[in-house]
Formats: sequence, C-alpha cells, structure tokens
Amino acid sequence: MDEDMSRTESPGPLRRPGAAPSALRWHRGHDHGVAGGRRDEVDVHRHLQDANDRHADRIRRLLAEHAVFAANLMSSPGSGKTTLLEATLARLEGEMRVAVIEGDIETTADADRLAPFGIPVVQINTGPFGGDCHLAAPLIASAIESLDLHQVDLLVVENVGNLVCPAEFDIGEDRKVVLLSVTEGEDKPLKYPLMFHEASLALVTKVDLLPHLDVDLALIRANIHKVNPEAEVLTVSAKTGEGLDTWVEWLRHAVQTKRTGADAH
Ligand SMILES: Nc1nc2c(ncn2[C@@H]2O[C@H](COP(=O)(O)OP(=O)(O)OP(=O)(O)O)[C@@H](O)[C@H]2O)c(=O)[nH]1
Ligand SMILES: [Mg+2]
Repeated sequence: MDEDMSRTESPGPLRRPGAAPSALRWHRGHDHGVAGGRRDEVDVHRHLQDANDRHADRIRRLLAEHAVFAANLMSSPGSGKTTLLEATLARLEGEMRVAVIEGDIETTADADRLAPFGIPVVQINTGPFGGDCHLAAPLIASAIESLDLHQVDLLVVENVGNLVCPAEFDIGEDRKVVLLSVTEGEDKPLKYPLMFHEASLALVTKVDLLPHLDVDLALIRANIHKVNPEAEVLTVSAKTGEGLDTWVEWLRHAVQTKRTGADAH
C-alpha cells in the first residue's frame, strides 16, 4: 500500500467515532446548503467527496495492477446479498480465488456466515465511525491493505444494506451490482433510482417466492430499464438455484476479461 492510500487526512471526518451520522452524509446533486447560506457545509462535503474519489482512484489502480475484478453488491437490508454470496462461493470453490469485504453497521454475522468457505473475509463495521449507511472508499482501502491481492481473482464487496447511500460512493469497483428481491415491490427502481442508474447489473432475487406474491416481474424489469436502459437484468433464487448459473457465468466472464485486459498491458 503506498503512503497516499493510508493518509489519514482525507477520511478523518468519515471515520470520527461518535460523529453524528447526519454530519457524515451528503447527497449528490443537492445544493440546498448553498441556498440556505451553508456554504461551509457544502465545501466540507465537497472535500469529503474529493477525498473519497482520490481513494477510489487508488483502489482502482491497485485492482488493475493485480488484475482483480471487484463487484460491489448493493441492496436494501435483507434482499439476499449474503445468501447469494454463499451460493456463489459454493459454485466457485476451487475455480477462482475470491476475497470478500463485508459491510455492516454492527456485527460480524455476515463474515461469520462465510467463514466455512475458508476464504479471506474482512468485516467492516461502520458503527464505531458514526454508523454510516454505506462503505466509503477510505474504509475499503483500509480493508484491502489486509488482503494479499496477488492471491485474489475476484473481490466481492457486500455493501451496507441500504437502497440509497451506497450508490453515492465510488469505491474503485469495476461494477456495481444491485439486488432487488421480489418482495420489495415493482416500484422501487422508480422510487430509489440512483442505485439502479449506477448499477450495470440488477439481480432480481428470491424469484422462488413469486407464486406466493402479487408482484409483476415484467414490471420490475420495465421499471429498472426506465431508470437505466443499459442495465442487464438477471432473475435468481439462491434457494432453488434458478438463474445462478447465469450469474456465476457473468462473474467468470468479468474476471476473465479483467485478466485478459491486464495481460494485454
Ligand atoms: N425464499 C428465499 N429467501 C431468500 C433468498 N435469498 C435470501 N433469502 C432469505 O432472505 C433473508 C435475508 O437474506 P440475507 O442474505 O441475509 O440478506 P442480506 O441482503 O445479506 O441482508 P443484510 O446484509 O442485512 O443487508 C434470509 O432469511 C434468507 O434466508 C431466496 O433466494 N429465496
Ligand atoms: Mg448480508
């Protein structure tokens, strides 16, 4: 890790223990701070965002140097990120070297669930740093310091469960992947558009539950495409295994493409 990556100057306010969460968040495109005469606050926010983006650029360079493909899994709490990861790791075991960064406000529950796979897993808890509802690049940079990227082909980040905040932060990943479970309703892409706009892949999860629900899968798909016409949409069930082959193939292709691109340089 070079010295710029470990600089404490930029992430300071993001990581200050006990800071009020409201002081740590900003929302892209919001300028009401200026209108309300709170230019200082906006300047601080811009400084934090610039700092985040500097760390993200460093992470991107590190991942490129080591030809590691990084996917950032984002969704509401409980959409099935960890369950999908468990099913994915079971399929990729012995085939590629996977490392995981788990983000939660509290607990190591998700990292503990992945322990049986015997892969490197770093749990980040944002609770001690103000309880952020997302992972920012400085925290990812710190987590990456504890990984040997020479031994990793695929890095999966499971972001903090939240359908808004994680999408606001570049963490140097190759692809943002949003999960939306069928139980959440068709309107969510329209009501929380940023995450669907930023993601290259949307996984509609828990499709095994469809027979029990009054939910229209075609409408979910249409709403995702309304927000992001380019988004690839896959339907999966970690419970029955439906769609998992296609998802795992997507990962294989991404890892291979990253490796080939690195070889070409
Ligand atoms: N029926 C069904 N249930 C699922 C599926 N995937 C996950 N679940 C259930 O949904 C619940 C939440 O799953 P998790 O994988 O913990 O969700 P998560 O997105 O990791 O949750 P957070 O990390 O708290 O944001 C659990 O009870 C899972 O068993 C699925 O494909 N089908
Ligand atoms: Mg989880």
